[in-house]
Amino acid sequence: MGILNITPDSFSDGGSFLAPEAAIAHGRQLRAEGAHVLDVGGESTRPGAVPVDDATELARVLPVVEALALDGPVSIDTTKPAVARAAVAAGATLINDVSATLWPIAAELGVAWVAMHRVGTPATMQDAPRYDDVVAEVRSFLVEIAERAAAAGVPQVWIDPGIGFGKTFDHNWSLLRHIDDLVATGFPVVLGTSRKAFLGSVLATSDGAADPVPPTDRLEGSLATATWAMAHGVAMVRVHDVLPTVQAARVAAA
Ligand code: HH2
Repeated sequence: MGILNITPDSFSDGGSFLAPEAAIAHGRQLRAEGAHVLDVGGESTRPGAVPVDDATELARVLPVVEALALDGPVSIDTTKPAVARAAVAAGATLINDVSATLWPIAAELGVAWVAMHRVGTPATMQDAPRYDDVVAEVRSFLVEIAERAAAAGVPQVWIDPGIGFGKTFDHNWSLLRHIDDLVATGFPVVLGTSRKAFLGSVLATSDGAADPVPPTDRLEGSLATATWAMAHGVAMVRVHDVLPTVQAARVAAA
């Protein structure tokens, strides 16, 4: 799954693809590099991101979804019912929902849905997240909501532990270490580690550097975690750097 953020403030690529032509060209490039699905988003979910209204998000994503859906699968990364509906009408076939609330819309429209686990909202989610057993709690939340969505008629339900969404770095590593527990549920798992902050801490430590590396210098960490996940049965990885991920996956698979 190739990431296409049409936002001024996404944590690693904010502002790069705000003009529709730039976003469409980048989406085509990601597809040429091997992305099976393009995940179009018009609102950042990074910690502290400022929410946008329906009209702003719609204006950002719709022309891009419409154009890119003509030549392949597109997913819409949104938590807003109106945006999900309009994007599906424009050709999106998957709702990537970090709020895990939009399954009634996916059922009604007959499209696939990603249920992601998170705690709180971008404004609050990194305020000292706590779990007794992060792996078990995330797993039981996802199984319960995925079963409910499947029973309601959602044709394909994906689950995602939500790396970085209301989790400390240790929580993220635990979820990755035990990713088999999610795979074993039988629901296809999607995972997003690409360029995230927890990678920066490890990369910086092993480098002996004083500061964590910036998002665009986290490629090796993104590849290591994506490869680990795929080797453990994760069905889809959500990434910024499609070609390097495809190459790493090819080598790991061989
Ligand atoms: N992570 C982000 C956004 N959407 N969707 C799923 N299913 N899983 C994720 O881990 C996930 C997601 C955050 O990354 P990004 O889109 O690069 O940044 P931003 O939210 O700042 O636009």
